[in-house]
Amino acid sequence: MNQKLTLYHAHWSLCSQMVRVALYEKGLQFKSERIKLCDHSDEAGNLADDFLKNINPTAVVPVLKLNDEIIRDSAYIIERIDDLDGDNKINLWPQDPFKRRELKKWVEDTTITEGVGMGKSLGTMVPLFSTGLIEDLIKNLKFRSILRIIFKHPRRDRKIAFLMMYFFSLKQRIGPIVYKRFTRELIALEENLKDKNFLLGEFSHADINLMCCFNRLAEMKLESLLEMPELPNVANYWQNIKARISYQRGILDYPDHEEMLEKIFNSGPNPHLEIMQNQIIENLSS
Ligand SMILES: N[C@@H](CCC(=O)N[C@@H](CS)C(=O)NCC(=O)O)C(=O)O
Repeated sequence: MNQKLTLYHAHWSLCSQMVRVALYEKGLQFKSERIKLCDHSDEAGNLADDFLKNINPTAVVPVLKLNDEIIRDSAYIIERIDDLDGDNKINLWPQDPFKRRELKKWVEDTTITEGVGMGKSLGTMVPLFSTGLIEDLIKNLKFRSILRIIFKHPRRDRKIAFLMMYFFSLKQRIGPIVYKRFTRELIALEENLKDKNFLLGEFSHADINLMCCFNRLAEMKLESLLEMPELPNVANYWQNIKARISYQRGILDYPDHEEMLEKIFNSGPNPHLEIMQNQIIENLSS
């Protein structure tokens, strides 16, 4: 193992979590460069000149530096990580070309894939459930941090979303937009997981993505959706993936926002929960 790895990542970031879990699955050592993102910290490390110039001109994390090479986009980073030799003998991508094609589709569907509109896939739906928290975090930013987003954020879509959250409010409207599609996806997953411990049989990149998505749902107090007696395969799968040591090391060991998470739902359950549970039961019985 003679490669040098540096990960630029945020603690509370779905795609950063995916890459960290992959690094721990492979047993690879890496240097950590924590970036505090502009949507929740006045530090806005992702808008710093050095980050934009030398690490990622599109202002997002994660980014992996492998020796002198800069690698961007979590899905591609994980493919590259899989080619490296770590302490654990595990492959996150299968050899078989047919299985690789199948995995590629699953990976695209379970992460924030560029070009896929928010809410159009499982991976882009999950962050929408945390809009409430992100909005609260953005509203707590200093006004000069908002100005910095206006003048420095290179991504128009993100800039507009952040400004809408700061000046107005999106949180009540976002969740319901994806109820139907999300409940359908969970039911499809139940079918796909039949007689399997992991999505493709063996543990793979797609399971890493789903681990992070499911963890986000659990943080948003939606874990009961993953434990319904009507979806036993999903429930069994969630138990399997969260029992992995990489779940602890790549996700739980990088805490952030606990106070905010406590605060947003301390007055009761997540309001989306019951509606989606009922939709699942209705869909299964029709
Ligand atoms: N397709 C990219 C998406 C990366 C991404 O959207 N990262 C988010 C955190 S999960 C980010 O850096 N957001 C900061 C911002 O947009 O200002 C990947 O998979 O790496």
